[in-house]
Parts: sequence; C-alpha cells; structure tokens
Amino acid sequence: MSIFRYPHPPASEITPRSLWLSRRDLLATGLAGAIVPPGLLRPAPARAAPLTARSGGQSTEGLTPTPFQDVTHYNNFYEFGLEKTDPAERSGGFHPRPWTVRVDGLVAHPRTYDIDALLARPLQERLYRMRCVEAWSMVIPWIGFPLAELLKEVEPLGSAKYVAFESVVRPSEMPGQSGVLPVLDWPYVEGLRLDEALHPLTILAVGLYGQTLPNQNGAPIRLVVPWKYGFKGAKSVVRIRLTDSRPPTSWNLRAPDEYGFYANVNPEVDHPRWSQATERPIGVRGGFFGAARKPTLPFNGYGEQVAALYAGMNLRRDF
Ligand SMILES: Nc1nc2c(c(=O)[nH]1)N[C@H]1C(S)=C(S)[C@@H](COP(=O)(O)O)O[C@H]1N2
Ligand SMILES: [Mo]
Repeated sequence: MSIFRYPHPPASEITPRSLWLSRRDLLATGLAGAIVPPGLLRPAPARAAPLTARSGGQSTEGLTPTPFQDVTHYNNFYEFGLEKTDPAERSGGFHPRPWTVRVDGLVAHPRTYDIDALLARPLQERLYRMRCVEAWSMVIPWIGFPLAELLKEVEPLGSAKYVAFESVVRPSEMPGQSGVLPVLDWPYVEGLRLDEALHPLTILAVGLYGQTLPNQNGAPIRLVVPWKYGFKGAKSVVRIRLTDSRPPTSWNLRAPDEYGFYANVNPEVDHPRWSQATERPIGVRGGFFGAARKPTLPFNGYGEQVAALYAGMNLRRDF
C-alpha cells in the first residue's frame, strides 16, 4: 500500500508503525522536499488576543470541551505538514495580518472584508462537536458569526447555487506548501451548496476558547460546518465565491472514491479503508481502543437541524 496514494489520514493513524517511521525518515532527510527554514520550526508565540462573545444559543447539553492543549496541538493543516504536531510546531512564522477576505462571484455587491472589521462584529460562542473523517473527534468552543451574515450582505444572485472557499497560498510561511509531496494541490479549496452555507449552524470562526484563532487552527478566519467531516472546514480563508456549478474540493479531487463533496458525518457509510461507526474522542483517556470510543451520530448529532437539507437524496451515493 502506498502512503502517497492514501494520504488521509496520515500514516500514523492507521498504517503499521514501520511504514509510518519510514515516511518520517523521508521527511526528516528533506527527500520529500519538506525543508523548513529554521525560523519556522519554532512554536507559535502566544499572540492570541481575548475576544468577547455572547452565547450562540445552541444546545450544548452533555458536551464537554476538549482540552485547549489538544485542540491546539492535534491538528490537520497540511499547509504546515502532515503530522498532527506539525501545525503547532511549524506555524510560528505565519502572519495572519494584514488579511482580507474577498466575497465575490454571483453576487450583487462583491466586497472585500478586512479581518479587523470582521472581528469587530458581534461574535457568538458555539460549542460544536468536530468529527474528522479519520474517526477521531473533539468538542470545540468556537467564536465566530454565521456565514449567512456575510452572504446576505453581498446579496447572492438567483443564479448562485454553491459557495466556494479558498485557503491562503503562502509557501514562504507555510512549509507544507513548498514540499513536493504529492498530497494536495494548493490552494486548499472547499465548497458547500448555497442552502448549506446559509444554514444557521454554519459559521466563520475567528477564535476559540475565548481568544483569537491560533495559527494552527486556521488563523485568522476559517469555516466550521459541524455536521460535516472536519475537512470541509477550510482554514485561513481568503476568498469566498458564489458559483452556479459545484466547485472542486481538495480531498474530493485527491481521492473521489474516498471523500465526497457532501461529506456529511454518517456512521452508516464507511470510508473504503475504515469504519465510520465509532470515533475516538481526543483528550479522553482510553479513547483509541478503550471504553471511551463512542458511537458516531448521523450528521454528527445535528440531524434535527440539518437532515431536511437532504430530503429525497441518496446519502450513500451522495456521500
Ligand atoms: N486549508 C486547510 N484547511 C483544513 C485542513 C487543511 O489541511 N488545510 N484540514 C482539514 C481537516 S482534515 C480537519 S479535521 C480540520 C481540523 O481542524 P482543527 O485542526 O482546527 O481541529 O481542518 C480542516 N481544514
Ligand atoms: Mo479531517
């Protein structure tokens, strides 16, 4: 089995240790092209600023937040490398200022938003489950605002049917983007149907745990769609474009038989290489094989709010 054919999840999650170690060696020698300027190897300085938010009003019954240390040190952000620890360790040279988000495409009023203006909006805290397609999960206290707010301001045209998201391309600050490891093409791109994008649960997050977003979590602004697998939540977003056709998405381009466009969390549709029936809560002792492993819920537990979006669809085919 080639780890390059099947890069998600990283080898350390599912492959034999020998294979995992051999890839680490490859990365360490720089053979894979993942050579990091020394300055980027230092951990991110704590530059977070406090954010104030009111409750988003979602039911958070029974949800215990994953410890901050896990939320910020067990990450997927391939622009900084493939290992879970890479984003925290290698994002210290990333500068989330100045930053703008362009919202355009099929809209009446295309606009460029400055990040500081977005941060000055009324912000909400949303305690959401996050379920990675790799079968681990977290509970994260995000701070942000509904994506629908921005979309309504730019006024989607009647012809707009989808929303495309683009993450930043900055190889000088993102060591994973200058590697030649054939995993993903840059920019990282994602997409939603317009009705999914307008759903009140869909937010743009600018912070977590009461402070601005750490670089490794997608500073300064990222998408969060809690009923979908984590990879739908594009990090460090610079462009949001309304389109009339389904936009290409990074993991679907990489392996269309493994990662669908919809990517709704679904315990009944297994990934071709592992079951999606259960998940390993990060930061909970005994999570991997032990008793803490828990059942995965349809739509990640948000079915009551979102199932109607998919009425009449075949969710096995449109996975
Ligand atoms: N630009 C970009 N966005 C990304 C990713 C990535 O590699 N690049 N990884 C995705 C995946 S697979 C997951 S599970 C989540 C992880 O978010 P977190 O590290 O903040 O928990 O980010 C998603 N967004
Ligand atoms: Mo993921």
